[in-house]
Amino acid sequence: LRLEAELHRALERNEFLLFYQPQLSLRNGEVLGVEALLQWKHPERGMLSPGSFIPLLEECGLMPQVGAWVLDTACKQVLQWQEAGLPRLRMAVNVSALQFRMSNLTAVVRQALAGARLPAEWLELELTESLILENAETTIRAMHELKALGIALSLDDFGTGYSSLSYLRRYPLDRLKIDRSFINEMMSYPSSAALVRSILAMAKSLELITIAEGVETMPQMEYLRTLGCEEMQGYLFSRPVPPEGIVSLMQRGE
Ligand code: G
Ligand code: G
Ligand code: MN
Ligand code: NA
Repeated sequence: LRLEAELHRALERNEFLLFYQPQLSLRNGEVLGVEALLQWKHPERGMLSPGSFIPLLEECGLMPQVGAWVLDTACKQVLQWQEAGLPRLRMAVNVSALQFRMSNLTAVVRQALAGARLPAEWLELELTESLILENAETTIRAMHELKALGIALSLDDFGTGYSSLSYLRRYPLDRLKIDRSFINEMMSYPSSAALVRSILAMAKSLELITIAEGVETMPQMEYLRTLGCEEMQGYLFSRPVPPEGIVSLMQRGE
Protein backbone atom coordinates (compact mmCIF):
# COMPACT_ATOMS: atom_id res chain seq x y z
CA LEU A 1 0.00 0.00 0.00
CA ARG A 2 1.26 3.45 -0.91
CA LEU A 3 0.16 5.13 2.30
CA GLU A 4 2.17 2.60 4.29
CA ALA A 5 5.37 3.37 2.36
CA GLU A 6 4.71 7.05 2.91
CA LEU A 7 4.31 6.55 6.65
CA HIS A 8 7.84 5.20 6.82
CA ARG A 9 9.17 8.41 5.30
CA ALA A 10 6.87 10.72 7.25
CA LEU A 11 8.96 10.50 10.42
CA GLU A 12 12.26 11.34 8.70
CA ARG A 13 10.64 14.12 6.74
CA ASN A 14 9.08 15.69 9.82
CA GLU A 15 5.56 15.39 8.50
CA PHE A 16 4.00 14.59 11.87
CA LEU A 17 2.89 17.35 14.17
CA LEU A 18 0.85 17.75 17.30
CA PHE A 19 -2.30 19.77 17.79
CA TYR A 20 -3.52 20.51 21.30
CA GLN A 21 -7.03 20.76 22.74
CA PRO A 22 -7.57 22.59 26.05
CA GLN A 23 -9.01 20.88 29.12
CA LEU A 24 -10.83 23.26 31.48
CA SER A 25 -12.06 23.37 35.03
CA LEU A 26 -15.87 23.40 35.12
CA ARG A 27 -15.67 25.18 38.46
CA ASN A 28 -13.93 28.35 37.31
CA GLY A 29 -13.23 27.99 33.58
CA GLU A 30 -9.48 27.88 34.06
CA VAL A 31 -7.47 26.02 31.40
CA LEU A 32 -5.76 23.25 33.37
CA GLY A 33 -4.12 21.35 30.57
CA VAL A 34 -4.26 20.12 27.00
CA GLU A 35 -4.58 16.84 25.14
CA ALA A 36 -2.00 16.26 22.40
CA LEU A 37 -3.48 14.97 19.14
CA LEU A 38 -1.27 13.62 16.38
CA GLN A 39 -1.67 15.02 12.86
CA TRP A 40 0.02 14.13 9.61
CA LYS A 41 0.78 16.92 7.19
CA HIS A 42 0.85 14.85 4.05
CA PRO A 43 2.71 16.51 1.15
CA GLU A 44 -0.15 15.88 -1.32
CA ARG A 45 -3.19 14.95 0.71
CA GLY A 46 -2.93 17.79 3.21
CA MET A 47 -3.66 17.49 6.92
CA LEU A 48 -4.75 13.99 7.92
CA SER A 49 -6.45 13.22 11.23
CA PRO A 50 -5.17 10.38 13.40
CA GLY A 51 -8.17 8.12 12.90
CA SER A 52 -7.13 7.75 9.26
CA PHE A 53 -3.54 6.63 9.83
CA ILE A 54 -3.01 5.41 13.42
CA PRO A 55 -4.39 1.93 12.66
CA LEU A 56 -1.92 1.76 9.77
CA LEU A 57 0.96 2.96 11.94
CA GLU A 58 0.13 0.10 14.28
CA GLU A 59 -0.12 -2.47 11.50
CA CYS A 60 3.28 -1.64 10.08
CA GLY A 61 4.89 -1.55 13.53
CA LEU A 62 5.74 2.14 13.53
CA MET A 63 3.61 3.13 16.51
CA PRO A 64 6.32 2.70 19.19
CA GLN A 65 8.65 4.99 17.24
CA VAL A 66 5.99 7.59 16.51
CA GLY A 67 4.69 7.27 20.08
CA ALA A 68 8.13 8.11 21.46
CA TRP A 69 8.29 11.15 19.17
CA VAL A 70 4.84 12.24 20.41
CA LEU A 71 5.93 11.97 24.06
CA ASP A 72 9.19 13.86 23.47
CA THR A 73 7.49 16.63 21.51
CA ALA A 74 4.57 17.01 23.92
CA CYS A 75 6.81 17.21 27.01
CA LYS A 76 9.01 19.84 25.38
CA GLN A 77 5.95 21.85 24.37
CA VAL A 78 4.94 22.40 27.99
CA LEU A 79 8.23 24.20 28.67
CA GLN A 80 8.02 26.14 25.38
CA TRP A 81 4.63 27.54 26.38
CA GLN A 82 6.01 28.49 29.76
CA GLU A 83 8.85 30.36 28.08
CA ALA A 84 6.21 32.19 26.02
CA GLY A 85 4.69 33.41 29.29
CA LEU A 86 1.89 30.91 29.81
CA PRO A 87 1.24 29.19 33.11
CA ARG A 88 2.42 25.60 33.15
CA LEU A 89 -0.18 23.28 31.62
CA ARG A 90 -0.81 19.62 32.22
CA MET A 91 -0.06 17.53 29.12
CA ALA A 92 -2.24 14.53 28.25
CA VAL A 93 -0.86 12.08 25.67
CA ASN A 94 -2.82 9.22 24.07
CA VAL A 95 -1.34 5.75 24.22
CA SER A 96 -2.94 2.92 22.27
CA ALA A 97 -3.27 -0.58 23.72
CA LEU A 98 -0.79 -2.00 21.23
CA GLN A 99 1.67 0.78 21.98
CA PHE A 100 1.27 0.07 25.70
CA ARG A 101 2.12 -3.58 25.14
CA MET A 102 4.81 -3.18 22.48
CA SER A 103 6.97 -0.36 23.80
CA ASN A 104 8.94 -0.20 27.00
CA LEU A 105 6.70 2.68 27.98
CA THR A 106 8.29 3.36 31.36
CA ALA A 107 11.70 3.87 29.76
CA VAL A 108 10.23 5.96 26.92
CA VAL A 109 8.32 8.19 29.34
CA ARG A 110 11.29 8.59 31.66
CA GLN A 111 13.44 9.65 28.74
CA ALA A 112 10.85 12.12 27.41
CA LEU A 113 10.55 13.76 30.84
CA ALA A 114 14.30 13.97 31.28
CA GLY A 115 14.86 15.29 27.75
CA ALA A 116 12.36 18.07 28.33
CA ARG A 117 13.27 18.60 32.00
CA LEU A 118 9.59 18.32 32.75
CA PRO A 119 8.57 17.26 36.28
CA ALA A 120 6.54 14.04 35.98
CA GLU A 121 3.44 15.43 37.67
CA TRP A 122 2.68 17.50 34.52
CA LEU A 123 2.35 14.49 32.25
CA GLU A 124 -0.69 12.28 31.94
CA LEU A 125 -1.20 9.24 29.73
CA GLU A 126 -4.66 8.55 28.29
CA LEU A 127 -5.23 4.81 28.19
CA THR A 128 -8.06 2.98 26.49
CA GLU A 129 -10.69 0.74 28.00
CA SER A 130 -9.66 -2.11 25.70
CA LEU A 131 -6.28 -2.13 27.41
CA ILE A 132 -7.93 -2.39 30.81
CA LEU A 133 -9.95 -5.37 29.68
CA GLU A 134 -7.09 -7.52 28.49
CA ASN A 135 -4.33 -9.08 30.55
CA ALA A 136 -5.33 -7.50 33.84
CA GLU A 137 -2.34 -8.54 35.97
CA THR A 138 0.32 -7.50 33.46
CA THR A 139 -1.46 -4.24 32.73
CA ILE A 140 -1.84 -3.36 36.40
CA ARG A 141 1.83 -4.02 37.03
CA ALA A 142 2.89 -1.85 34.07
CA MET A 143 0.56 0.92 35.23
CA HIS A 144 2.06 0.90 38.72
CA GLU A 145 5.50 1.17 37.16
CA LEU A 146 4.37 4.27 35.24
CA LYS A 147 2.71 5.76 38.32
CA ALA A 148 5.98 5.30 40.20
CA LEU A 149 7.56 7.81 37.81
CA GLY A 150 5.11 10.37 39.18
CA ILE A 151 2.89 10.80 36.12
CA ALA A 152 -0.92 10.60 36.06
CA LEU A 153 -3.05 8.03 34.24
CA SER A 154 -6.48 8.55 32.77
CA LEU A 155 -8.98 6.28 31.11
CA ASP A 156 -10.14 7.59 27.72
CA ASP A 157 -13.56 7.16 26.08
CA PHE A 158 -15.03 5.73 29.27
CA GLY A 159 -18.38 3.99 28.90
CA THR A 160 -17.85 2.60 25.42
CA GLY A 161 -16.28 -0.66 26.59
CA TYR A 162 -17.58 -3.07 29.11
CA SER A 163 -15.54 -2.38 32.19
CA SER A 164 -17.61 -1.76 35.30
CA LEU A 165 -16.52 0.90 37.72
CA SER A 166 -16.01 -1.60 40.51
CA TYR A 167 -13.56 -3.42 38.24
CA LEU A 168 -11.69 -0.14 37.74
CA ARG A 169 -10.86 -0.03 41.43
CA ARG A 170 -7.99 -2.42 40.78
CA TYR A 171 -6.23 0.01 38.43
CA PRO A 172 -4.07 2.97 39.54
CA LEU A 173 -6.06 5.65 37.65
CA ASP A 174 -6.37 9.36 38.40
CA ARG A 175 -8.97 10.55 35.93
CA LEU A 176 -11.92 9.23 33.94
CA LYS A 177 -12.81 10.74 30.56
CA ILE A 178 -16.53 10.30 29.85
CA ASP A 179 -16.93 9.38 26.20
CA ARG A 180 -18.29 12.11 23.99
CA SER A 181 -21.16 9.95 22.72
CA PHE A 182 -22.83 10.21 26.15
CA ILE A 183 -22.24 13.95 26.37
CA ASN A 184 -23.68 14.31 22.88
CA GLU A 185 -26.84 12.37 23.80
CA MET A 186 -27.44 13.37 27.41
CA MET A 187 -29.61 16.43 26.68
CA SER A 188 -31.93 14.43 24.39
CA TYR A 189 -32.03 10.99 25.98
CA PRO A 190 -32.83 10.54 29.68
CA SER A 191 -31.07 7.17 29.60
CA SER A 192 -27.79 8.81 28.52
CA ALA A 193 -28.17 11.48 31.18
CA ALA A 194 -28.74 8.75 33.78
CA LEU A 195 -25.61 7.01 32.61
CA VAL A 196 -23.54 10.19 32.91
CA ARG A 197 -24.93 10.75 36.43
CA SER A 198 -24.11 7.24 37.54
CA ILE A 199 -20.59 7.42 36.06
CA LEU A 200 -20.04 10.67 37.99
CA ALA A 201 -21.38 9.23 41.25
CA MET A 202 -19.28 6.11 41.07
CA ALA A 203 -16.17 7.96 39.93
CA LYS A 204 -16.54 10.13 43.01
CA SER A 205 -16.73 7.09 45.26
CA LEU A 206 -13.55 5.76 43.63
CA GLU A 207 -11.92 9.19 44.04
CA LEU A 208 -11.36 9.58 40.30
CA ILE A 209 -11.44 13.05 38.75
CA THR A 210 -13.98 13.26 35.93
CA ILE A 211 -13.61 15.04 32.61
CA ALA A 212 -16.36 15.25 29.98
CA GLU A 213 -15.22 14.96 26.37
CA GLY A 214 -16.89 16.46 23.33
CA VAL A 215 -18.70 19.32 25.09
CA GLU A 216 -20.17 21.35 22.23
CA THR A 217 -22.97 23.45 23.76
CA MET A 218 -23.56 25.76 26.73
CA PRO A 219 -26.49 23.66 28.04
CA GLN A 220 -24.24 20.58 28.07
CA MET A 221 -21.61 22.51 30.02
CA GLU A 222 -24.13 23.90 32.51
CA TYR A 223 -25.68 20.50 33.06
CA LEU A 224 -22.30 18.85 33.67
CA ARG A 225 -21.41 21.57 36.15
CA THR A 226 -24.70 21.00 38.00
CA LEU A 227 -23.92 17.29 38.17
CA GLY A 228 -20.52 17.98 39.74
CA CYS A 229 -18.34 16.91 36.82
CA GLU A 230 -14.96 18.54 37.43
CA GLU A 231 -13.49 19.20 33.99
CA MET A 232 -14.45 19.52 30.33
CA GLN A 233 -12.96 19.43 26.87
CA GLY A 234 -14.66 20.10 23.54
CA TYR A 235 -15.43 22.30 20.56
CA LEU A 236 -17.47 24.68 22.77
CA PHE A 237 -14.23 26.11 24.09
CA SER A 238 -11.78 25.10 21.36
CA ARG A 239 -11.00 22.61 18.63
CA PRO A 240 -7.56 21.04 18.66
CA VAL A 241 -5.14 23.80 17.57
CA PRO A 242 -1.43 24.17 16.77
CA PRO A 243 0.90 25.29 19.62
CA GLU A 244 0.55 29.01 18.73
CA GLY A 245 -3.22 28.62 18.98
CA ILE A 246 -2.87 27.70 22.66
CA VAL A 247 -0.81 30.84 23.25
CA SER A 248 -3.41 33.10 21.63
CA LEU A 249 -6.39 31.53 23.32
CA MET A 250 -4.70 31.72 26.72
CA GLN A 251 -3.81 35.39 26.16
CA ARG A 252 -7.34 36.11 24.94
CA GLY A 253 -8.67 34.67 28.20
CA GLU A 254 -6.56 36.91 30.43
O1 G B 1 -9.40 11.01 13.49
P1 G B 1 -9.74 11.40 14.89
O2 G B 1 -9.23 12.76 15.28
O3 G B 1 -11.17 11.21 15.29
O4 G B 1 -8.92 10.32 15.77
C1 G B 1 -8.76 10.48 17.08
C2 G B 1 -8.18 9.19 17.63
O5 G B 1 -6.76 9.17 17.49
C3 G B 1 -8.49 9.11 19.09
O6 G B 1 -8.82 7.78 19.42
C4 G B 1 -7.19 9.53 19.73
O7 G B 1 -7.05 8.97 21.01
C5 G B 1 -6.17 8.98 18.76
N1 G B 1 -4.90 9.70 18.86
C6 G B 1 -4.66 11.00 18.64
N2 G B 1 -3.36 11.30 18.84
C7 G B 1 -2.75 10.15 19.22
C8 G B 1 -1.41 9.80 19.59
O8 G B 1 -0.51 10.61 19.63
N3 G B 1 -1.19 8.49 19.91
C9 G B 1 -2.16 7.55 19.90
N4 G B 1 -1.86 6.31 20.23
N5 G B 1 -3.44 7.84 19.57
C10 G B 1 -3.73 9.12 19.23
O1 G C 1 -10.41 9.13 21.60
P1 G C 1 -9.98 10.51 21.93
O2 G C 1 -10.82 11.13 23.00
O3 G C 1 -8.53 10.66 22.25
O4 G C 1 -10.28 11.37 20.62
C1 G C 1 -10.16 12.73 20.59
C2 G C 1 -10.89 13.16 19.35
O5 G C 1 -12.09 13.83 19.68
C3 G C 1 -10.08 14.13 18.51
O6 G C 1 -10.15 13.70 17.18
C4 G C 1 -10.82 15.44 18.68
O7 G C 1 -10.70 16.24 17.52
C5 G C 1 -12.24 14.99 18.88
N1 G C 1 -13.04 15.98 19.61
C6 G C 1 -12.63 16.78 20.59
N2 G C 1 -13.63 17.60 21.02
C7 G C 1 -14.71 17.28 20.28
C8 G C 1 -16.05 17.80 20.26
O8 G C 1 -16.46 18.69 21.00
N3 G C 1 -16.88 17.21 19.37
C9 G C 1 -16.48 16.22 18.53
N4 G C 1 -17.39 15.72 17.68
N5 G C 1 -15.23 15.73 18.53
C10 G C 1 -14.35 16.25 19.39
MN1 MN D 1 -7.86 10.99 24.18
NA1 NA E 1 -11.69 10.17 24.05
